[in-house]
Amino acid sequence: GGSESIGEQLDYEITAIEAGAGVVKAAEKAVSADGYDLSEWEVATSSSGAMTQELENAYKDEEPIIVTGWSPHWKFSKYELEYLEDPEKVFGAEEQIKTMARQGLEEDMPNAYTILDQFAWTTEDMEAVMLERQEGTEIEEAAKNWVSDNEEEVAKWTEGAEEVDGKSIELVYVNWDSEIASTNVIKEVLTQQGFEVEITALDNAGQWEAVSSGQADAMVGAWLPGTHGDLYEEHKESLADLGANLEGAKIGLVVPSYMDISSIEDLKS
Ligand code: PBE
Repeated sequence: GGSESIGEQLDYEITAIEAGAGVVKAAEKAVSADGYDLSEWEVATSSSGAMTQELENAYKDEEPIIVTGWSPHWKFSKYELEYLEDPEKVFGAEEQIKTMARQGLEEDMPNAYTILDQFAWTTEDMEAVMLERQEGTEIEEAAKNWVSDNEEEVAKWTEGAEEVDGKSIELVYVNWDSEIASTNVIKEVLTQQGFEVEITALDNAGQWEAVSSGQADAMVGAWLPGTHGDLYEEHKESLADLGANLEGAKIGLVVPSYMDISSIEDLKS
């Protein structure tokens, strides 16, 4: 504490998640000369689970920490946190979370396509599922609970879709808390419609490749235009873009409110 700079206190380390995540690529850009030129700083990659564990440890001792954060996320309900201002807009502005399907899904599985296409919910909805899981409920159970508590909303997703009898569908996702929630909720809805749903966790590049190559049927965690913009550009010709399932998502560097910095520029001193 005391007269040490924030960099000295943190050993010039930003606590990040997996290297393939868009928020980590953005954090790397932020410290580089293309961003804020924070040449002493390092983006220390780990996993989403390890990052939230470090956040919890720091928070309970009121120690400083900077993490790669995103919304929707349960951490904003559990802790008092703030996004660092990003005047250079390295982390972009508001994001949409979009649904991407393989080409041909509409023809092959029109009923699944209809549901995936109509799937849309809010930050509040997603955070409710994430929080229930965070508090100890198995995700399958939390997804079931949310679906049965939100029949009207779910009826809009399934409108016009006929029930099927055990047709197989594979969804891919990444083990991020937000995508664990969305993927399990849409899995539950498709299951209730009669589908045999397999969900497979991959890394970020892997989920985009799986859908664009047709190995998997769809994904509901495409963060655009910024977070996954590079992967979208690479694969967009061979994908069906089903539009946003959630508006107002965000990524950035996140700190506990007790820390006395407000902007990424404050990391310079
Ligand atoms: N996330 C959660 C992802 C998108 C969803 C912010 C960690 C990413 O950075 O790629």
